Amino acid sequence: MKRELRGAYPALLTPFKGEKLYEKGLEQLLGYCLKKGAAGFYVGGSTGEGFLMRKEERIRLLTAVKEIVGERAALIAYTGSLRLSEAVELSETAAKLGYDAISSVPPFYYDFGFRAVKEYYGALAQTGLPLLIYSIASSGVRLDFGKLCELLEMENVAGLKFTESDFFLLQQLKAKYPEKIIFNGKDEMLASGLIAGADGGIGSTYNLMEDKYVAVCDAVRRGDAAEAARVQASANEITAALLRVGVIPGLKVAMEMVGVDVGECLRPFAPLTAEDRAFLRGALEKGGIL
Ligand code: MN9
Repeated sequence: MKRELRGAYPALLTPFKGEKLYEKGLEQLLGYCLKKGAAGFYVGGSTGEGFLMRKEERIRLLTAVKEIVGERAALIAYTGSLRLSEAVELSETAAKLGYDAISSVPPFYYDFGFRAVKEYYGALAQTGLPLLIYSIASSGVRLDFGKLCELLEMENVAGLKFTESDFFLLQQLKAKYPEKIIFNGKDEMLASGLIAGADGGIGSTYNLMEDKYVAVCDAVRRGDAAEAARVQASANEITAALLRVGVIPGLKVAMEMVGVDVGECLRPFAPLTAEDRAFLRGALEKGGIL
């Protein structure tokens, strides 16, 4: 692996204008996060609306991000697709572009069964880059301790993005595989995930509050749990407001409010209502973001 994967990585929003990738906004957003201490990015995943994008657009996004970031941060490409051949093609593209790792949720919607899930990850793991398994309840695919162990033991599987709240499970995995990288995925519980043994976090609200998550990571590393809890709680006030209006469309509006124009979400995401905008502005003001 070229670069150490740890710390607080934004699950990068993808700026769109008129349903087209908005590269100027992308450059601004990356600059904003880098300035606040981002050591890496997770590109084109759920937060990046990767599930709504065509393959060609996803390749354009991966290309543009690498061009802008260069060697300044680690880059993890979300390369998953229900179509295995497409996921393989995207993973090969990420390797050619010079990404540091790839990641995907298990194949979902159809009940493919665990053998198919293992074969899917096995195929991605053979495309050249270290692979991070992505466990998230909303995929509908439940990966329990035994299954996660089987996946983590596969060749070229570097670790796991753990968007779950069972920190006993996280701790047991880290204890069994100390060399595997585990990223906490629920922003509102980063401090707890780190205390359970996570190496860092990846999340949507990091686009807006990267500095706070860097501070949580630093505090836990220093053993200052009180400070970690304090900063976590201040981020959570904003996250709670974002959850109320819808995290991804809400984040895009919040970014605009702090002066980073990342455009709007792809449909079917609905734009925020005037009431929701006002509510969000109030929360950002109260939280000291505005
Ligand atoms: O894993 C994100 N999950 C999704 C990353 O995008 C589905 C999180 O960052 C959440 O958006 C965040 C708010 O619940 O924790």
